[in-house]
Amino acid sequence: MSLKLPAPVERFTTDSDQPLRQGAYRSALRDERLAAILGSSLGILFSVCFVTGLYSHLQQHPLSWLPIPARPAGLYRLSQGVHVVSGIASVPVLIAKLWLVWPRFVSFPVAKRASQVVERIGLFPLVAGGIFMTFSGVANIAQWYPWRFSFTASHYWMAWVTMGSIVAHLGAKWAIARRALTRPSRRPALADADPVLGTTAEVAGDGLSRRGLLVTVGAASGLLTLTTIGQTIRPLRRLGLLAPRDPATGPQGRPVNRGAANAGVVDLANSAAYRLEVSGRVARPLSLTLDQLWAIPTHTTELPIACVEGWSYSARWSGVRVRDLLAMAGAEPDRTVLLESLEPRGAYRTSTLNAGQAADRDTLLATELDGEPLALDHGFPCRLIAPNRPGVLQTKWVTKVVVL
Ligand SMILES: Nc1nc2c(c(=O)[nH]1)N[C@H]1C(S)=C(S)[C@@H](COP(=O)(O)O)O[C@H]1N2
Ligand SMILES: [Mo]
Repeated sequence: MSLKLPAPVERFTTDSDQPLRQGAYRSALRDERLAAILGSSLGILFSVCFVTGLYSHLQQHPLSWLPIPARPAGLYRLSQGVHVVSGIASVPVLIAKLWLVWPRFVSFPVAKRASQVVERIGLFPLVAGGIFMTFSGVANIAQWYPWRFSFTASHYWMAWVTMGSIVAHLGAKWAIARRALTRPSRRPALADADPVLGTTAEVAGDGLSRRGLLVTVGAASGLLTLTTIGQTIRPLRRLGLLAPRDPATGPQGRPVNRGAANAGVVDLANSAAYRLEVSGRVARPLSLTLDQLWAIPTHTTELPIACVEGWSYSARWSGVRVRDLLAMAGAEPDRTVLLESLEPRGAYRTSTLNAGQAADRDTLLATELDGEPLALDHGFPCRLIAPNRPGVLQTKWVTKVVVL
């Protein structure tokens, strides 16, 4: 059977029957089904990214009535890995989706009905939010901060705006998307040609087919994932061409975030005046010299450092259990514990352990990494290492333990 090609269509009639400017909308790829497939993929990726991002936010800004449990030990590592992977993988999908719907933004007249005006306005936070979230996230992973505002605050609040507009968009497009996704994908006869442009690309023969475009987008997402996931999955580290971190490069074969020199702690950490102090709500405040710290029985455990930026490594740590230290000082039970670093300033100089985290058998002030004395850049004389915790809360160069 030979199909007659349809004449180029200049009208866009999906759900907002407005004529487009001449020639603004030529590619037959730009059809409903493709928009629905890309849109739902993006919706799934963004939702996964949102949930894991929310978890990361709660870890760093805990709610008193929702204490973060210390177990499972590797949960944060998994969750943050998924967060960064889903964010990176969404970039090609977002680009394809924007390219696909772009003619809508430049179509004229802007809108006929009030409902369309509202829908158009609603697209602004959706598009701006999607672009902002992926751009700021990727820039953060690359440790590039081309803005003046706080990354964490803006990334967090824009996530709500973006998710809110996704939900609204989904509500507006539900019926269309459903129809487009459930319609069997076959070569359409001219009679039941695609409502957007007459027929699909397979019929129109307009360069890249719909399937070809989807395969390209999927491959781009997969490739981006594969070339960055090596920063956290060690066997894949050779593939990590785009990964900002190599999990095996750094002092003691481990990457470092903010070394001792940058943190301004070299002299303090090496000083004979160093003490580990345990104070606050304790019966016997402690002030331990290095020798006294080393004399306390140690515990060894395998735990990950999982940076919010998505890279991570698992290592064997030995050190004093925080709960043993608290018992030595006669601390009141079930208390929040504040840890302070030698680092004189900056957001990372303190972190807190909730009661459950402080009491965990694997919550240590580590003095050894993989059986060797802890390197200065990894937090010598001692650093916190605890299960299910973002890297940013694994405070290095600890000098004070305060029972609150
Ligand atoms: N005092 C202090 N502790 C810190 C940091 C810091 O800048 N200062 N960086 C944190 C971050 S963001 C991470 S990911 C881990 C990295 O640990 P590492 O450098 O030993 O790999 O240390 C954490 N502990
Ligand atoms: Mo980090």
